[in-house]
Amino acid sequence: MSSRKHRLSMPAHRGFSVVELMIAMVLGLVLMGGVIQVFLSTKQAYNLNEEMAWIQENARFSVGFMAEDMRMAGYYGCASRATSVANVLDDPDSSWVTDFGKGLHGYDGDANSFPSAVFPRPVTASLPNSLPRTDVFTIHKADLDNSFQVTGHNPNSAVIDVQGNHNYPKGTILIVSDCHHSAVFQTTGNGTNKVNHNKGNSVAPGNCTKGLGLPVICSANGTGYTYKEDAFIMRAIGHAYYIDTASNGVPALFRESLNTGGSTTTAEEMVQGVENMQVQYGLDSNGDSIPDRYMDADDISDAQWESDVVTARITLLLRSLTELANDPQDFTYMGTTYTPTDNYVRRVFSTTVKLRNRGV
Ligand SMILES: [Ca+2]
Ligand SMILES: [Ca+2]
Repeated sequence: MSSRKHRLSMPAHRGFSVVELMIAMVLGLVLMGGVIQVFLSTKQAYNLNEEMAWIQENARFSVGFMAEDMRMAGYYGCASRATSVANVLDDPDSSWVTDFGKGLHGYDGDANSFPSAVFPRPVTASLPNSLPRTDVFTIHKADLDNSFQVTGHNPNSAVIDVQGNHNYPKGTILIVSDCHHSAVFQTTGNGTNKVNHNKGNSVAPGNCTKGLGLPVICSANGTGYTYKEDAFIMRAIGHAYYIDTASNGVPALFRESLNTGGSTTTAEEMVQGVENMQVQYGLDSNGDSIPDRYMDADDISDAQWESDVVTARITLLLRSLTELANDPQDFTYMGTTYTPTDNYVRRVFSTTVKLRNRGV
């Protein structure tokens, strides 16, 4: 019995030959290499999918909130036509933020007149120089969600009484509107149930007159106008959208907003990955509110901004957060195909916005 057991266990002690071991090792390595290959390509596909989803989500969010904001550009209450709005701020054209005569306005990135001292732009050295330079647009409107009914107005003492307690600190730019007129002014008082519209520069930039009527005459009394109880006071909104580089080096969509309590602005980073923005404006030339041609901002006259611009087409170029691709990826933007010198993946998104306060 014991000898049989001994014979049976013999092969177990024989082991592998060196050749067998080497073959096994080589096979193992090949197998492992295959597994690593599959793992890496799965990981790459996963990263690509994840970043594409990130780009999609950012694009949807960017165009969504810009379109919503832009739709109400030029809304100054019941009387929104530029010809019925008296902007009594002192020297309102000196800065985009106080220029409430412009509900929607744009700056073409490729125009010599682009205000590069006011709006920063990202440096994207890995993109061809022929790519259009990023554009900027500004929006002015009244904040309907932040409004108070007028309960009385004494134009001589420059006091408007409102229903309830408002939260507008002294210096806040406000809009008062009934269905005939609107006026943009800075409140010069601290009262919680009244606002003051005195002339002077106790707040910056101040009001050039206390008269809220049209035409605006920059004198002590100017052109008087009395707002009645059908009027509302609303906070004035000023937004500028532009592209700059975020603190982590990624290009991003930024928004600069008018603050309360003065004419200062605060810049906020809105969405990362937005590398370039092109805005073209639809102009209606026959009064049917349907655009007949699209133009760049620098080709549009002041009069056309006020009367003819009825739509805007926003096109965004977004890129991945990391250089996902193995080599430079061509992309087509504004009708031209470009080859970058980096390995980011890019996508283009576009939307057209109809301005509600223009046309019929
Ligand atoms: Ca442009
Ligand atoms: Ca038309």
